[in-house]
Order: sequence, then structure tokens, then C-alpha cells
Amino acid sequence: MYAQLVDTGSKKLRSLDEMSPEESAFQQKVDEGIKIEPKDWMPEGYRKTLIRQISQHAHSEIVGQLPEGNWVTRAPTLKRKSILLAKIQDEAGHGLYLYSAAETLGVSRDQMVADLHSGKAKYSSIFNYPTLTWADMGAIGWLVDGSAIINQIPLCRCSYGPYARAMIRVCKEESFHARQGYDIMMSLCKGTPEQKQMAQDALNRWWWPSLMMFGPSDAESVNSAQSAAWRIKLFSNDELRQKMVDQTVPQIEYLGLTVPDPDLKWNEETGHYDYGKIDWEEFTNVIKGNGPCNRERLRTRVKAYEDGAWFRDALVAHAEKQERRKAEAQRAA
Ligand code: BYC
Repeated sequence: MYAQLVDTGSKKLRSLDEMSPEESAFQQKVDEGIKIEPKDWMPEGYRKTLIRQISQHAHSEIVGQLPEGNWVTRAPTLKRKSILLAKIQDEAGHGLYLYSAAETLGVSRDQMVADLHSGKAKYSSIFNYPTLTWADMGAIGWLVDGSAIINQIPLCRCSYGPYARAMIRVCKEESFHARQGYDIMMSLCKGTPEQKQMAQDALNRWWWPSLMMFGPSDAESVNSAQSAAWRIKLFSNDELRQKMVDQTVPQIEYLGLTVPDPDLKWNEETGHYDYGKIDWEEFTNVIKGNGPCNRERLRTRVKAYEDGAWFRDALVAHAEKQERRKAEAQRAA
């Protein structure tokens, strides 16, 4: 599929001969698997694509704290509360690594944050759904972080050095998150019939949005061909989505839950599960800003940023004071 994607792309994309000498040298480096670093020459489109993807990814990590933040005060035990807090804090860290990686491409943090707050920049569709019960904490860790890992493991080998390196630590932490999510689901499924029903209800609500996380189908994905040629994408949206289904169905069966897809069945010929039709209209609606929680998420984020202004001002004032003291000490010496 990846080869197909590159083939489809190369029909539209220019060949090495049609490129400027700089661009063709860049493409050959990418083809040979040599990492591109911030000071290397790169096509403007490559820089812009990376800024778009890495900043969207960073925003997703930051906005992704909100649905789980909703349950910190209501976690069922102190142990679950401290685990959830640690996970949410990890997501903030991921956002910071990613903003830093994007900054190496010449965009400022202030600009990226302004684009998120104005609604110009996207973040993952998945974080625009509500978290109605404690089981949603299990479903998010297991399905959402699980999908994130499937998407992000290949990014550890992508062509842009700072992004690839940031992804290594992110993936390690995400795998811990996915396990804690599955652990919550296991406890609920081994509990009372009501608890098991709560787990099934969370699976029913998060299953399809989790499949949508991987982006539009390959036929509809506008950025894939070029991103594959630049080795930003090593696998297609549909390929990764299929991997998620194949990996997760046995986990659902182990929990004794039912996949909320009447069309799901094992295909002997392909060696993969066939799954039902994804509601792409719902996906388009969510990424256009009309999902169940889009407005609430942005409002909360903007308010948090504004409420934190005094703290950022204090940090800058402190740093300036330190600088002045250092300069005075140097003059006195
Ligand atoms: N949501 O041509 P396509 C996490 C947009 S964080 C919203 O296939 P591309 C976690 C896409 O941007 C998870 N928008 O695009 C955090 C494009 O629009 P623009 C975030 C989506 O970029 C906390 C248009 O649709 N992970 O896991 O080649 C707690 C056409 O799509 C979505 C990443 O960001 C979506 N789901 O491929 C727990 C990973 N899908 O920008 C967990 C890095 C597509 O042209 N990103 N769009 O206006 C990627 O791998 C790629 O950007 C995508 C999309 C596969 C997501």
C-alpha cells in the first residue's frame, strides 16, 4: 500500500529530473533514509507540511488533556487518580516536545498557540467527544492512545530529525498509557454486570471515532502522496487503520465485549478483518468545528491560557531580573 501511495503520488509529483538541483539532492537524501536537520536546505512545501502536521499534533496533545481532566476529581480510587494525573501531565510534556520540534522550522510558539485559539489550526477529531463515565478513561487510554501508538511508531523513522527523535519518548510513554487504559477496562469487565455494561457503552462510543483518528480514506487524503514521497508518512491512513482493527478485535474478545460493528468479520483471503462503513460525514463535521465538544474545548483552552498570563509574565520578569543582575555583576568584575 505504501508503494502504491508513492506510485499514485509520483504520477502527480515531479520526478528528480524535473526538480531544481537543490530539491533533487534533498529528495535523494530523503530516499536514502538520511535525516533532514533544521539547518539543512529543504523545500518550502516540506517545511510547511511539517509545521502543519507537528503543530496539529502538539495541539492534539494539549487539547487531549481536557477530556481526561474532566475525571481527575472523580477517579474511583486514589491510585487511579494519581495514575490519571501522571498521564495527563505526560500529554502536556508531549505537547512541549512537539512545539519545540515545530519551532526548529522557524515558526514561533506564540504563532502556533494563536492559530489554535483562533480555530485556524486543527487538532485531532477524537478530542471533541464527551467523557461521560469513568469507563471512558479506560477506552481513551486503550483505544485512543493505542491508535496514537500505531500512528506514531512509524513517525520515529520519519525524515525530519527533530520530529522523529521527539516521537521516541512520546511512544514509550503512550504505551504505558494504553496499558493503563486496558487495565481500567479489565477491572470493569471483571466487575459487576453494571460495570461491564459501562465498559461496553464506552467501547460503543469510542470505537468509530478512534478509527476516524487515522484520517480520511486513502482515496480522499489530499496530503498523503506528497507526505509519503517526503517520508513524513511511512504508511497510509487506511493501512494504519487496518492495523488498529486487527490488533484491537482480539483484545475486545478477551474482555468479553462486543465490537460495535455488525459488518466486522475475519477475511481468510486477506488475513485481515473487514469492517463496516465509517461515517465520514460525522468526521468532516467534527474537523470543521461542529463536533459535540469543539466549542467547549477551545473555550476551555483559551480561558486556561488567559488565566495563566500572570504566571508567564512572572517568569519573564524573573528572567529579565536575572539577566540584569548578571550584567551588573559582569560590569562590577
Ligand atoms: N483530526 O490528507 P490527510 C494523541 C485533516 S494525539 C483532525 O490525510 P495528513 C493523544 C488533516 O489535517 C493524536 N483533522 O492529512 C493525545 C487534513 O487537513 P489540513 C494526534 C484530521 O496530515 C492526548 C485533512 O484532514 N496525532 O494521540 O496527511 C491523549 C486531510 O487529511 C484528522 C497526530 O497528530 C483527524 N483525526 O494525515 C491521548 C499524528 N485526520 O491539515 C492521545 C501526526 C486528518 O490539510 N499526524 N485530518 O487542513 C498525522 O499522522 C497526520 O497528520 C494524520 C492526517 C494521519 C492525522
